Amino acid sequence: MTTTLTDRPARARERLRRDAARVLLTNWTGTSTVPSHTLYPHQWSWDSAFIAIGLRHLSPRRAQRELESLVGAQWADGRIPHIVFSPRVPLDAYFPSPDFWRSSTAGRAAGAPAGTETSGIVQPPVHALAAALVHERDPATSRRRGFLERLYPRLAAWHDYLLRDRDFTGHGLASVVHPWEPGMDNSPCWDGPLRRITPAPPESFRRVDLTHGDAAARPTDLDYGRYVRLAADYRDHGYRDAGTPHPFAVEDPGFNALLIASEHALAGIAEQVGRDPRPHRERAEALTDALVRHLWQPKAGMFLCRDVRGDSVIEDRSVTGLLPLVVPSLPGHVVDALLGTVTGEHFGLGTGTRLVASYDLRGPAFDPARYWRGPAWFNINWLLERGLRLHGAASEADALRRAVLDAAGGSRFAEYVDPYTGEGHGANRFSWTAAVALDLLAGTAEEDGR
Ligand code: 2M8
Repeated sequence: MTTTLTDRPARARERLRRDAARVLLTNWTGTSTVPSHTLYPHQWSWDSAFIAIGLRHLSPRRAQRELESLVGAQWADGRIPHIVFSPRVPLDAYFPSPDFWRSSTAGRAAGAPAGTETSGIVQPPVHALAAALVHERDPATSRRRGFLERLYPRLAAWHDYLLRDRDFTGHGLASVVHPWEPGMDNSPCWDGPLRRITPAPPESFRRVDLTHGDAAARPTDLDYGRYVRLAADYRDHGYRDAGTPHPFAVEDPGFNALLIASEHALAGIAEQVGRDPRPHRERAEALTDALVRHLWQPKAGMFLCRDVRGDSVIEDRSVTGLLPLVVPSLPGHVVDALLGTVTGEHFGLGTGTRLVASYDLRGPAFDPARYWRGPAWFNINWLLERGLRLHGAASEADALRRAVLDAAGGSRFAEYVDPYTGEGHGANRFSWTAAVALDLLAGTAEEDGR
């Protein structure tokens, strides 16, 4: 029988801490951390943010370097690319590879760096939040290294890019232009908008993910063809948002909620570096109003995505619609409804499931094993734990924290798990799983009487 953290708290926690640390040490490349040496052998944007949040407990300096290496590949227009490619990794180790994105040439006009190859799309803006947490862990080292001074203008430019170039509706929210941008690649929410996209011909690319991953859990070939088409069209328009048709454009509540949380964090960072925090606070409040005005759906009791090109609400309930729990100044009725929905029949926290699923347990497309169509992800559950705590649901947050730690250890730090059984899927020894476990373990230290 597996020993859970509840059975033998202090010893089990110590073992978990050691095992999680080993994962992050093994996946460290010298300047950053790969999500997984097999499936994802480069640096991923939001992975690095979560990784830094865990790494800060092992080495605050390394956590700072993780974020510094990521923002080192920032484009002159402010975007932080979703992948920073390692030149040491063979081209055929991951697709789409650098010779597909061709950032340094195709992206030159948009400001792609000349000396580093990256993708041209983005991922959720969780970096300022990560930078603030990394700083807090060891302010002395951070100050000595000028960590926040160097990051502040870069993070501000990143948020500016999203609100300047990605607000397609004038709602004051950022849109995502590819299913990989919100990080929830294969979510059923994208099925409708993706139907409009003509897939790239199968012979025009070769999937590498199927060599390492289980085909039944990965996106279908048809969807992959659409992902490739969208990325190739963006590239062929020089990655300039103004000139690209962006036939896939979605206002995603989770993406925008993370922008709000990060804008609040940026206000704190601004204070630390002697800059005016007020513009960031004002922007965070304006974003919060826009989020509630445009994406809150009272009947669903949660936020839903908006299909910008179809000018319609996407009715699928995805966990992205619960992520606004990380936003501090939500109206009380919204918080109450969200708390009811997390524990209600569609997400079942504390009743049917061990962790919060990525998609509606009762939804027509629910699948407990397929990418972002039902399984539970550790970074998302870390965010929800934080959101529950922020809004006063301490006992739910404590229970979720224990469940995340049990599932992380029990699945050997799987990429994601079945929300009902905790059975691991995808890559193992996955970096952000280990990282959020380390962070949550640090939060349980007081329970050990240390
Ligand atoms: C998954 O996405 C990549 C594309 O970015 C893929 O499937 O090839 C997602 O789970 C994404 O959220 C994550 O950042 C990435 C690396 O862990 O893998």
